Amino acid sequence: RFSAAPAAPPPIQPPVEVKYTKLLINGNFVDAASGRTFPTVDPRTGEVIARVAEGDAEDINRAVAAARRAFDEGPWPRMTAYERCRVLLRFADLIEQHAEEIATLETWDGGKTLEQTSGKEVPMVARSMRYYAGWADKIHGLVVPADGPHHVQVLHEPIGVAGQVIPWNFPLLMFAWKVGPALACGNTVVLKTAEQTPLSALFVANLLHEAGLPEGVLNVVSGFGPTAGAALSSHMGVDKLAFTGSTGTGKIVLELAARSNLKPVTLELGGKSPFIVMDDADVDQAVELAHRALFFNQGQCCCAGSRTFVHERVYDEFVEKAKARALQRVVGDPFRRGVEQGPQIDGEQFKKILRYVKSGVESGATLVAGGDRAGSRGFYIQPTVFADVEDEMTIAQDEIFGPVQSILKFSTVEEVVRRANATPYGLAAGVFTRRLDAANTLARALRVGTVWVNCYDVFDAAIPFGGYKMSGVGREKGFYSLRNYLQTKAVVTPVKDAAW
Ligand code: TXE
Repeated sequence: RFSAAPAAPPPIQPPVEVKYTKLLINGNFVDAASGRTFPTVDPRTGEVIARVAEGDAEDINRAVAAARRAFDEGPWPRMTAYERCRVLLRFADLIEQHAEEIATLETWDGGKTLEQTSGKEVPMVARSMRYYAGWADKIHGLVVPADGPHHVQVLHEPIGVAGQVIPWNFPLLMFAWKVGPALACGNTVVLKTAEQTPLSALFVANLLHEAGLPEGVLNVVSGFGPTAGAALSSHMGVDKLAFTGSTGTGKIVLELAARSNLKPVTLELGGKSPFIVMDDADVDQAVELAHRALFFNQGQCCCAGSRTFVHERVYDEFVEKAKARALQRVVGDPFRRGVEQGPQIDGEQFKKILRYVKSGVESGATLVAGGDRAGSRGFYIQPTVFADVEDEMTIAQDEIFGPVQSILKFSTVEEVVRRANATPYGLAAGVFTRRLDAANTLARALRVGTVWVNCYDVFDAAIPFGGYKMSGVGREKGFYSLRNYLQTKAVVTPVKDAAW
């Protein structure tokens, strides 16, 4: 079933041209100050798609200066909220008009299936932009009662220049979750994309300008973390930093922000999310949902259900069926219809995942499916399932970020709560049961930012998302994301001849 094997047809040639490879600074596509470029690679083959301008500290300086000017002097924070709303709405329309081209670029650069990018993610980006467009003219302050004869207003003002650093697993969605609320609130932005996936953000940023965004309001710098990303995090001209990525890098950017100008930081980091299957569960449904919760997006999800806890009464049946489902999973060229799993993002992640598989075997977990690369070319990995996983095994503790399911057995609700919470992470959890009391108990006891009961990976624009513990700081999406991009100002004036 693996269609990228040597005998398989050659990779499908994506019907799209790479138009934008330069940095977007002050409304213009420009070369990096150093003149350097770096390759972005097709994960299906390891071949270079295009060379992209490599921004570093100098380019971040230029981008922040442009964003600063656009904030301090430009029209964006000063225009009516309704005008900002309309720019975002036009942008959403343009995304839909170019949906196929955007989805194709995203699949090519990141290895995600076209069914996912075209059917789900690009529509979600448009939806997300309309959601934030809707907020633009509904952000208002308060009048609060004071003890003395004072009229007290609380104003919500844009925070200024937002620095945003995004990862490679959902390049466009991360763009939408970060750029959407920042712009709706009237801020300007410098976005640093992940070095693995620079293409789609440049394409849609161009559309945003077509939609009427003034120059300098959104600047996109492609480049690497320790250079461009670090420069943005430590920049004195950046008023707020939003980061999505690994917990280790999250700590670095928080420290850079603290050592520079104490800019507030929101972090969306890694996870080791439990997916809990209770003894009353319909096993077939539970297997399918647990499978999707882990294998979705090649397992490259911060909220992947990567610890599948199964009640002892249904454990054996579950393991057999989870194995069968994994063996059925269609791996292959993500452009091909019917393919469920494409390649991992790059050689580094590919090797890291295979190291974890080896560690699982060595630590005594039972490998019931997969366990090796798939095919001989590109970064494909077989859907892999481990049973009899114990809490202290590395595969039950570390974020693997690949198509590797770990199944653990439990006996009681109290036990599974304790074990599910015994991790430094706290991003999400899945609960699969027909019993309302079990669902309610678990939903309250799990120390995570999202609990999905009898569902998983539901990401409506209005639902807040973020982590407890070392899975993050703050919330994105929904109303909560606006707080990240607003300052609060109290204005106090005496009231003369008050009626009281
Ligand atoms: O992440 P990084 P990597 C996890 C996942 C994965 C691991 C490593 O477990 O296997 O992280 O992936 C930028 N200053 N997640 O190395 O380094 C970088 O350029 C400022 C979970 O890709 O966190 C990119 O834009 N920025 C995750 C972004 O940080 C820096 C998604 C993310 O890269 C920087 C991705 C620095 N010093 C990986 N170093 C999730 N939460 O979904 C790097 N960056």
